[in-house]
Amino acid sequence: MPTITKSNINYDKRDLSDKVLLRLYYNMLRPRLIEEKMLILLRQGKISKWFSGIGQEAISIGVTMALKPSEYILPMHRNLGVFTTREIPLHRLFCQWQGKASGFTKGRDRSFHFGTQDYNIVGMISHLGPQLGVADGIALANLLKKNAQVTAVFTGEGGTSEGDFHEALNVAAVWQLPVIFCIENNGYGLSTPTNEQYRCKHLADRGKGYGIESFILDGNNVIETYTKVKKLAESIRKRPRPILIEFKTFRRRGHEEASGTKYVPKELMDEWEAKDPIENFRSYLFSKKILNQEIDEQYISEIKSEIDSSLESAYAEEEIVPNESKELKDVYKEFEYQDIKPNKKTHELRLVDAISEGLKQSMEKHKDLVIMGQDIAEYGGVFKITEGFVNQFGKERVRNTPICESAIVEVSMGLSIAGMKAVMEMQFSDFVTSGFNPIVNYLAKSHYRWQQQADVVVRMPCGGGVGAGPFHSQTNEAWFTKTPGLKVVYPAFPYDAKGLLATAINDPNPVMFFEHKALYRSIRQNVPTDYYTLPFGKASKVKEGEDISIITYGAGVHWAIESLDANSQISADLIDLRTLQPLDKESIINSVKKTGKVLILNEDSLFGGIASDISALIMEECFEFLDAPVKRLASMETPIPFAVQLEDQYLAKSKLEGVLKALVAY
Ligand SMILES: Cc1ncc(C[n+]2csc(CCOP(=O)(O)OP(=O)(O)O)c2C)c(N)n1
Ligand SMILES: [Mg+2]
Repeated sequence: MPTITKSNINYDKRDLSDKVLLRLYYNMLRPRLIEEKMLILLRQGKISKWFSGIGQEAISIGVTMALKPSEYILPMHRNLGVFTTREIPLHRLFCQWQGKASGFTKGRDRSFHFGTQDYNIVGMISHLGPQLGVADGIALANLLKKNAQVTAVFTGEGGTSEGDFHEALNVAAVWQLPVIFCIENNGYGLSTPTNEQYRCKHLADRGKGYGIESFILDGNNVIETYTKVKKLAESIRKRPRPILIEFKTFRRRGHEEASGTKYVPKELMDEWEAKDPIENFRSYLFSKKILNQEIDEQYISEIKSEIDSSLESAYAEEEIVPNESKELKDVYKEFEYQDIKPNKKTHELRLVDAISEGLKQSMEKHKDLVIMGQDIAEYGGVFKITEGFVNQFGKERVRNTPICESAIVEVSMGLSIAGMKAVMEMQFSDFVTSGFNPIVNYLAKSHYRWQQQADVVVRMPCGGGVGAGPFHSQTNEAWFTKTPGLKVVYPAFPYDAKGLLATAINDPNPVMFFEHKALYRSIRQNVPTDYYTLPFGKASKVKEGEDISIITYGAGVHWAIESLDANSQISADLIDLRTLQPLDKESIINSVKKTGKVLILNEDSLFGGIASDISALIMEECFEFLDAPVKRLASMETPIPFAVQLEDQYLAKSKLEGVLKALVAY
C-alpha cells in the first residue's frame, strides 16, 4: 500500500492512457529500487561511491520518455533514470560501476562517466559544464541534417555557475539550436545552498537574458515533467530553437553517500520527503484505480529479481587483467592513413595560402565538415585563411562564432558524436586557454574512456617574432604534447602544411594544428595544386650533414637554415619534426647516431618543453654515440615581451649561432 495515503502533489493526467501512466511509474520505480540496493552494497563496502538521485526520478523519467529513442540525452550524475529508461541492461550498468571489462569504459572511468551510441546517451565528464556545449554540437548536427531531432542535456543548479553554461546557452540562442537545457535545481551543490550559488530568483529567469524561452516545472511531478517536455520537444522538432527548463526538486541524500547531509535543515528534508515523486504518484494511481496492490507488488518483485540476477552475473564477471598494449591502443581511434600522392603541377604559395587551399580542398572532399571560429565567415578570419569560403560553402558550414572558445570546442565534440567533422580556428593560439578544459578533458580522453572519437582539428595560429606581446605570440604546443589522446602537428613549410592539414582532417582523432604566424607570409614554396596527404610521425630532413644534428620544428627550422647558410663550414643534419605527437623517434635517433652531436631547438621557453623530452630520449637511446653533451636551446624563461629589442633577446634565435658554433667546436 502507498505510504503516502493522499497525494501531496497535484496530478492532472489529462488524456494520458493508463498504460503510459503505469510506464511512468514503473520507470521511476526501477532506478529507486536499484539505488536502494546500491546503498546496501555501499554499506557492505561492495561499491566505492554513489551519487544518489533519490527524490529526483520524475525528471529523468519524464524527460527520457518524452524524447524519441533516437534523440540524444546528455545526463549528469543523478540521472540513473535516463540510463534505465533507455533500457540499458542492468548487467552492463553494474559491470560499469564495478570496473569490469563489460562495463562501458572497460574499467577506465567510474560511475556515470560514460556514453553509449547504442542508446544515444552521452555521459558527463567530472567538470559538469562541458556537457551543455556538447549538446549544442549534437543539436547543430541535427539542425544541419534537418532531421527534426531534439537533444536534451542536464545540469545541476551548481553547474549553472560555470562559464560553460553561459557560453552554451548563448551559442544555442544565437544559432537557434534544437536543444532542451534541463536544470535540476535540487537546493544544493555539494554543501553549497542556492543562496550562495546565484542571486536571481529563479534560474529560469536567465532564459530571458539569452533570448531563450524558459519554464519552471515541478520536478517531482512526473506527469507535469513528461507532458510539458513532450509538448516542447514536438514544437522544437517543427521549429528548432533552444528551451530552458528549471525543474524544482530536492537532493534528499548527501552529495555522495560518504559526505552526509548534516548541513541540510531537517524541516527541508521532511518537507521534500512528503513530496516524494514515487510515493505520491503511487498514491495517485491507487486513488484512480489505475494501480493496485497486486500489480504494484508484481512490479517490485520483477524489478528486484532483475536487479539480483544482474548483480550476480556482474559479480561473476572476471576482474580486468591489466594489459599495457591494450590500454595504449585505445587512447586513439585507429586511423588507416591513406597516402594520396601530390600531383605534378605546382604553384608558388605562402604558408598562409597553402593552409587556405588545403582547408578549402578538404571542405570540398568532406561534405560533413564544418568550420567554426571568430570572424571566419564574411571577414575571412583575422589571417584571411577562410576568405571566400562562405561564398563557396555557405554560412551553415563556415560559421562565425561568438567569443566563446570553450563552447566551440564542445560544439566540435558534439558534431563528432553526431558523426560529423569539425575544424575550429582559434583566433590566436594564446586564446586556447579559454577552451583548454574541453580539449584536454573531453576531446583527449573520450576515445580511451568510451571509444568515442573526437574528430576535431583545432587550428592554432601561434608564435613570436611578430611584436605582438605576451598574449598574441606564445607557442604553446607543449601544453598539449603531454596530454595523451591529442595529436600535435607543427609544419614549417607550405607543402607540409597543406598535406598535413588534409591528414589532420581525415584523422578521426583530435589534432592540434599549429601554424606559425611569422611564417604565414614570409615562407613561400611550390605547392602541388591538387589535394594530397602527408603522414603523421615522419620528420623531414631539410639538410643532410655529418658534424651535428639540429632537431627542431616550426620557426626553429627557418632560424636553423639561416644560421647554417651563414656558416657553410658547418655540415649539419637539419631535422624538421613536422609532427610532435606522434614523434618520429627513429629519425632523431638515426641522425644522432650518425653525427654524435645534437642541438635541440624549440621556440618556447625551456623548462618542460619538447626539447627536454627529446633530450631525455637521446640520452636513453644514443648515449654511447654522443661526442658532446646534448644541447637544448629555447627561448628565455619569461613571458614573451612586446618591444622588438626585448622580443629579439627573448627568442632563442638570438643565441642560435653562438650555441651552434660552440657545440660543433666541443
Ligand atoms: C569544475 C568542477 N568543479 C567542482 C567539481 C566538484 N563537484 C562535483 S559535483 C559538485 C556539485 C554540483 O552541484 P549541482 O550542479 O547542483 O549538481 P548536484 O550534485 O546538486 O546534482 C561539485 C562542486 C567538479 N566536479 N568540477
Ligand atoms: Mg544541485
